[in-house]
Amino acid sequence: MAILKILQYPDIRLHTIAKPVLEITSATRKLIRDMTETMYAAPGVGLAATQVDVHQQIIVIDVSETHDDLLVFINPEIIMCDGEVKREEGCLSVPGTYEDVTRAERVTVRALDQQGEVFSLNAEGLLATCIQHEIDHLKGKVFVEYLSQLKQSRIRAKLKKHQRETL
Ligand code: K1U
Ligand code: ZN
Repeated sequence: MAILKILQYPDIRLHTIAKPVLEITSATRKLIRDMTETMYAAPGVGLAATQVDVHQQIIVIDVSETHDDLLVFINPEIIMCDGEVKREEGCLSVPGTYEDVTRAERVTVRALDQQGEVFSLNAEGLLATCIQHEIDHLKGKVFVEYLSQLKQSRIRAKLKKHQRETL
């Protein structure tokens, strides 16, 4: 397995729209293993392929404290959403920034598993927020885009400064 490099905002590659996975191969499964290792090592509770510069519709999520409830979604689609909730979000591509975002409180997601079988999952709480955050990544959207232009430019300036200093 391998730890992959996570793209950092404002890298323009984070705005790439991911393509659907047409065939699940051994390379797809290796990518999923590497994404999972990268997410746990970060540490984070989710990771989208976009964040490791692979523009395929794949996400991994584990919101458990014990790292034993891995969920893998290939070609995920939200087929139902309900309610509204404001929750603090972070992002491995935007280190050090935590901001409130309002999203659907409950979602139903339909996706393929690693065997190519279709499944649906009803989610609420942090899992529902995380699913929406990761699907946004696949659409090229980073959570800071829900914030004001002023906050976005402050975050961009802070991260660019940090990136210059750590070059
Ligand atoms: O997409 C990502 O960059 C992962 C992101 C997912 C997420 C977290 C919270 C709300 C919405 C989406 C993260 O995992 S940020 C790190 C984080 O939340 C965390 C890290 C260690 C332990 C617990 C949480
Ligand atoms: Zn993120």
